[in-house]
Amino acid sequence: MSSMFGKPRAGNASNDRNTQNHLPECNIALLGCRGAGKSALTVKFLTKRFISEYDPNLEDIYTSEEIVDQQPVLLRVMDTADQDGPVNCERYLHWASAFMVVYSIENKRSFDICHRYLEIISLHTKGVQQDHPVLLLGNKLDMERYRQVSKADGSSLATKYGYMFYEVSACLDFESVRQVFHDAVREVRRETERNLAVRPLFIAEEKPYLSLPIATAVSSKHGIPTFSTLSTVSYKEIPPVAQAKVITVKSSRAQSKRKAPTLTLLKGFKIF
Ligand SMILES: Nc1nc2c(ncn2[C@@H]2O[C@H](COP(=O)(O)OP(=O)(O)OP(=O)(O)O)[C@@H](O)[C@H]2O)c(=O)[nH]1
Ligand SMILES: [Mg+2]
Repeated sequence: MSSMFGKPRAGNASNDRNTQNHLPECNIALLGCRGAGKSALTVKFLTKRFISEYDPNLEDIYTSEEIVDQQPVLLRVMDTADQDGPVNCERYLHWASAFMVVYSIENKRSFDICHRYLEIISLHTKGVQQDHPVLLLGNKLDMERYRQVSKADGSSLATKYGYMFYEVSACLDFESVRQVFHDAVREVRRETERNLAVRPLFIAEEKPYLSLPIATAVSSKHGIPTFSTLSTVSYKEIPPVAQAKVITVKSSRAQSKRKAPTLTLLKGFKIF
């Protein structure tokens, strides 16, 4: 189930859906132990408001059209609600393009549980081609006087994995919360571009066969033909590097055309 946040837009529902279908997409999953502030951060980002009452079992995906660095993006935020640490992680590991792992700076246990989330994400991302940005968030910065996790500890945990680190508060200014979500979008874009970067494939120019022995082209495990030892028959001329053509291979998850639901609803939250 998914809900649509954001400004009211002109036009009918089918136009809206068409617009959404053409937007690049970014899926952000918020993870962390109970009470860390995932729902509060989600709602703060989507509505600029802070919630003080919440449904701890609520897990949902919210959709919002955002402009980040003058470019539109269809942002989906999964506000998860694991009971006590990571369980059934496949639902977000295979869905998210970026992860936000949240703990509360005034709760050491919530920080300890973050280690488990970071470990799971790190193991997962090792097996996939495209890297998924991860942001470690120390929430409830307004509770400084009750702090149990130092900024240095948060920062060094993030550094250990090569992830980004922030301290925020869902009940202080909206701009710093928005900044974190937009930075996640920026990182996803960067990663997508890196992934689309030119991957050269060397294609042979069509040339007449030479009357020389041939080498059998054998596909290597990377899909690039390799040549077995020059032996008996005749072979097709291997081009010098200067003659090779460079082909750009593009694969874009951002261009996939999944439909986004358009409910306008703030489910389960009381907003003050
Ligand atoms: N002071 C303060 N309280 C916060 C902040 N963020 C959340 N809270 C409060 O902390 C409690 C838990 O916040 P939630 O956003 O529901 O936490 P959650 O991570 O979604 O928890 P689950 O849904 O149970 O997994 C609520 O009472 C919030 O009002 C914050 O930045 N500062
Ligand atoms: Mg919640």
